[in-house]
Amino acid sequence: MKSEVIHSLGSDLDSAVVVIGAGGHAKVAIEALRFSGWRVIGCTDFDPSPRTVVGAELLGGDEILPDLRSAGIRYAFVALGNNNLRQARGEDLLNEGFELPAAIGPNCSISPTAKLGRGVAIFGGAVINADAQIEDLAIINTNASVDHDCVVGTAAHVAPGSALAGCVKIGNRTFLGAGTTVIPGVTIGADCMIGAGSVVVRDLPDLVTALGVPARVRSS
Ligand code: JB2
Repeated sequence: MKSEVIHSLGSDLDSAVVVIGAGGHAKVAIEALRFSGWRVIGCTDFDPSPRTVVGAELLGGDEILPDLRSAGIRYAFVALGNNNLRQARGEDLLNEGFELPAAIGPNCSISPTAKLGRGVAIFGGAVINADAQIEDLAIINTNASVDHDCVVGTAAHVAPGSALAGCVKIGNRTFLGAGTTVIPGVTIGADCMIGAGSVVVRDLPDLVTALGVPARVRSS
């Protein structure tokens, strides 16, 4: 890693976090991290061309991460919208000795009895109610709501404006498109894709694409 990068890390490393990814998701994640009190030291990306992302500098590719860890950076945030990639990179970072903080944006309402996993993104206006559980690396996107006793699986993504009623379960890496509604008690399996605007009224197994009102399975 370039010595000027190490010198630019600053002395307060307790709140310093590096962001993985420099695309659209990173923009919102960086601002949410700052809102939660983190100091974003910069980001990494496959494309190493010099640029800034909402004021955060592109530091290089992921190969610089071990050097950052050695230089005292303890925290990393995976800002990749792709669910499989986010989970894989999150696991890599844990193996490299990083801790994964939550990025919580403005105007969120999070119950004191809700449980948030490592590296979760809870973006502006999201609501998470009593005894809900958000597993590692999941995204609860802008203005989405997760009612009581829901479980949102590892690296799942509840897209903007979606609403989960009480006791809904969302499997690992499942994607709910923008504005999806899920009625109480429904379980959606792992690795599913639910089309934007769908209303899910029945349980769905793993690995299906479903859409519509009510949502119907299109492929598996
Ligand atoms: O393994 C990686 C890696 N794979 C892709 N490591 C690092 N450090 N970077 C990686 N990337 C980079 O992530 C790509 O080179 C690209 O610059 C970035 C992804 O940017 P993009 O804007 O295409 O997608 P995104 O994941 O930031 O956002 C998507 O998902 C969000 C949830 C978009 O669909 C957004 O609109 C959406 N809100």
